[in-house]
Amino acid sequence: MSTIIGNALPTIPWEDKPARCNDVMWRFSKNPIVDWNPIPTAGRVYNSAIVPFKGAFAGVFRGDQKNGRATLFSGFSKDGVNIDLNPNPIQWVDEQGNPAPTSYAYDPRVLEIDGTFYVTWCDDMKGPSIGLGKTTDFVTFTRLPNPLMPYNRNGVLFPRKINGKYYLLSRPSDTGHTPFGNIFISESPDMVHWGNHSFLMGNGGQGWWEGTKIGAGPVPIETTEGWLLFYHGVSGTCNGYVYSIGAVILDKDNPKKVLYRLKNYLLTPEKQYETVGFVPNVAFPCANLFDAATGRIAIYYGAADTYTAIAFCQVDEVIAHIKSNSIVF
Ligand code: BMA
Repeated sequence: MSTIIGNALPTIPWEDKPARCNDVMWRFSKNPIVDWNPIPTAGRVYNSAIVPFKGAFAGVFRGDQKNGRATLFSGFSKDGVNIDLNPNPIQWVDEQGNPAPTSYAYDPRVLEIDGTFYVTWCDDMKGPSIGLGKTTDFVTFTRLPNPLMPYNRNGVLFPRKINGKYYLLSRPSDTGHTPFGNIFISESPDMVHWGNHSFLMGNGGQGWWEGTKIGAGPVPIETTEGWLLFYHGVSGTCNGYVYSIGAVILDKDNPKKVLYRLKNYLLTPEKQYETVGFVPNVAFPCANLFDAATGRIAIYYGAADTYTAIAFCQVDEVIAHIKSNSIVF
């Protein structure tokens, strides 16, 4: 039986799998949890990250302002479902406390390491690049040096050092709606100096659902079988890109090694809130909450670049499914 290595967190959102559901991942019946225009300053809040914080939850949320610009907002939640968003965008400062604004910022991921919450996002460094920052209270947010050169997106940190090194996943890209993309992995001794960059996994194979590009999703979950990483896979259709959710297991002691890779998607846009919106047919996961005691996992994903939604799975079932339907290529 595969289990999560981590803390018990019985307060995460959860619903049992509906009786007639044959899938390994199922949607929250109250989706979407964030609708259009949730705050006066943002029309759409999606592709967002939430973490356990002081007995409840806090997060960094992508909100597209009413001038259309992607921006990060902070928020708090008692139950992980009803989100209290701060209507003022995050005001970043540098390490000396001076204003360090972002011109745009999107697709945040958040994780805690030793009491500090690190944020990665897609930042503007003369084009898309990986932003890195930190907070301890979700009120003051401090920018750290960008870890990688442009152009890059989907920067995702591992939640602890592995054999003395931090690891960062990323997806080198270009300045546009990149029609290609693979996941690479970089190492650092100190979160400042990053190197030993290497290819981790690519698009395609037999999977048309991930034929165009892939990108890391939420922060990987440590399990007895290895690192469980959900990611997005993109296919190109006559009607534009379609973003689905897939999963892979990486070696616990060497996350540069793919052990198992699910050949099919776990979730693809089907519901109206996923197929109709600002950008149709997008399910874009950026966070997961989990309860190590029960193996419950709640995945937060942006739907149609408009809404925030939740899907559930159970660690033992999802790992067994990945292992018995795996193609590593
Ligand atoms: C990607 C990112 C995501 C977005 C997706 C679909 O390039 O910009 O934020 O959800 O496209 O539009």
